[in-house]
Amino acid sequence: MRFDVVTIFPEIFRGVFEFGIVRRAIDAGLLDIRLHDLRDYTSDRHRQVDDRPFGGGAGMVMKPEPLFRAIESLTHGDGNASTVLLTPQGRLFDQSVAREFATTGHIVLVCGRYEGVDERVVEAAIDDEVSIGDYVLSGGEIPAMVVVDAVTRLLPGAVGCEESIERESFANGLLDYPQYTRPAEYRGMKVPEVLLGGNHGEIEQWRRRKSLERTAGRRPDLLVTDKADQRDPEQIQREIELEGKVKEL
Ligand code: 4GX
Repeated sequence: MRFDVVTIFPEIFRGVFEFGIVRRAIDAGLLDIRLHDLRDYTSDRHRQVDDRPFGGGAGMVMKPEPLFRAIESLTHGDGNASTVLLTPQGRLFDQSVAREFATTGHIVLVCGRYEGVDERVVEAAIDDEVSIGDYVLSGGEIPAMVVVDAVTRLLPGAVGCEESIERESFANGLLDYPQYTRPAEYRGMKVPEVLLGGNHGEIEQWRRRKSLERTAGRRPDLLVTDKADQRDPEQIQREIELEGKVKEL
């Protein structure tokens, strides 16, 4: 999988991509991340990437020419490349979008700053717009890091244990169950008995129930999506009970 990142701050990515799973995926040849300084695609003496908005108003807008030049030079010859703009106006980046991206092969991530980018860039050169959440950041760089991290974990072979990916939050549409490690008692706080017993069926059931309770309590929105039919049939009855409770709230 290849990511090209277009940004006025390529340096801020380096540390983030130098550690952990992303680093391992690069070293293993599963991932190729290329950073591009947008200013390298300017042609004026001041390497200007922004300008004042037509119509007036506060702030600056990213000029079209450097963005078009960067995007075209990175996608030319690759009809399968997808260009993605990080923006609060985009569709919400969630685990299903991450899965979609993980099958794409080549993604150009465009990081905006200031008040945004000239709309002609969005219309003519951007395939997809995604937001990492409903809050205002100062640039698309952190969202781009989020996308690279979440997608990398889904590349086959990038995470040591394939099983841990499937068990994780959202893989099954639910929040994680609580985890414990040694000691079995700490400051009077005990690890739930069922986890010490070694009855794997019971442990599985307990974990499933905790996941459902947590999801119902903290993220009821996750239970009212269309994922129910993909779930373990024996658990559906309990789920329906919990979803019932959610709807009563
Ligand atoms: N999830 N921001 C981008 C500048 C901007 C605005 C419009 C392109 C179009 C954000 C988010 C986010 C702030 C990054 C505005 N660039 N991006 N920036 N939340 O808040 O993705």
